[in-house]
Amino acid sequence: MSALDFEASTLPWIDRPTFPQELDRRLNAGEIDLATAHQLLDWRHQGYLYLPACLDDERIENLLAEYEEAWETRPPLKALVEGKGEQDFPDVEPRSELHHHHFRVLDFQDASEAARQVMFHPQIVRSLRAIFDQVPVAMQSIFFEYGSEQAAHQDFPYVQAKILSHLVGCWIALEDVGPDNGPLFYYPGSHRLSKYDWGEGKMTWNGQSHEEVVQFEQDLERRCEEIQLEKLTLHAKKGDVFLWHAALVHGGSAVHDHELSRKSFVAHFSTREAYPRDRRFPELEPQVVEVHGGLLYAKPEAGAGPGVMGKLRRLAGKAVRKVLRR
Ligand SMILES: O=C(O)CCC(=O)C(=O)O
Repeated sequence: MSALDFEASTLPWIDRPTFPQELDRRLNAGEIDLATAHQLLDWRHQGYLYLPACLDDERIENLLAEYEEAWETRPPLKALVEGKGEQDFPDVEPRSELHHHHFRVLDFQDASEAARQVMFHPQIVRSLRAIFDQVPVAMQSIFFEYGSEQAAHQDFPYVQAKILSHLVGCWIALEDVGPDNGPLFYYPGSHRLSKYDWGEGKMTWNGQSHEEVVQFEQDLERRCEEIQLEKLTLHAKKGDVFLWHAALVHGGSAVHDHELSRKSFVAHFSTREAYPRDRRFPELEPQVVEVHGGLLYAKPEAGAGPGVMGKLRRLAGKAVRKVLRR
């Protein structure tokens, strides 16, 4: 077993050994309410938080309408298309010509106010603030139209903030999800597994081969089963939200009915300390936008700075590109 782990001194407060005492202190001082304290304790033990009926229909319908419109107007976003990798969204073939369902639109919040209103829903931001005990910053988002069928994985090896433990995934159901359209699965408690060694004592993916990625995924699943962690499947209702720990093992179940869509929106959040600049524009001081108490870095206008866009494209974080390629 590997002794690899997150750096102890920079862990979010909820993952520190001192958390129970600190939680007691805050409860006694009236700095935190009982319901939030229960949620945080659940998070600490299980590695996730489920917020049923978090989003109202109107917010979701606005997002779905802007998403459909985007396939017509093709704003300058990126998309990830299986077999092709990351592409400029305007260059992606119409969906009817793709012949498969494994495509995702990336960072839709850059083009859609509705996307911002969904991912920064006040209840989501409140939970993120409670978990980090800091202001959350969005790192990226992924719009899924169909079940991902992604193998079991953890996110921190791919979605790398400067402090790896400062990462929370947020999955939002944009329609009902059942056994046939590829629900999310997860192993409660798996965030406590020892970390996988990608080689030379590294905890993160750094361009290793597809075979190594498969080995990582299989190793996680094997260890979850070995210690008899339960595998749960999220049959979510439209508007439900699932937040997960940087190290929670999760993935997408098989899709049994390929006619069915499974629209969902995923955002990954970190903190300013751990994610001070937009991964895509590491040379630029970000323009920080506040949405309902959370932060995002506004995408710079094309042409900001001399020849900057080409340079920025080259510099875009490969770890993030990798997670998006899966
Ligand atoms: O939505 C899914 O099926 C999987 C999403 C996921 O695993 C991720 O975004 O890390």
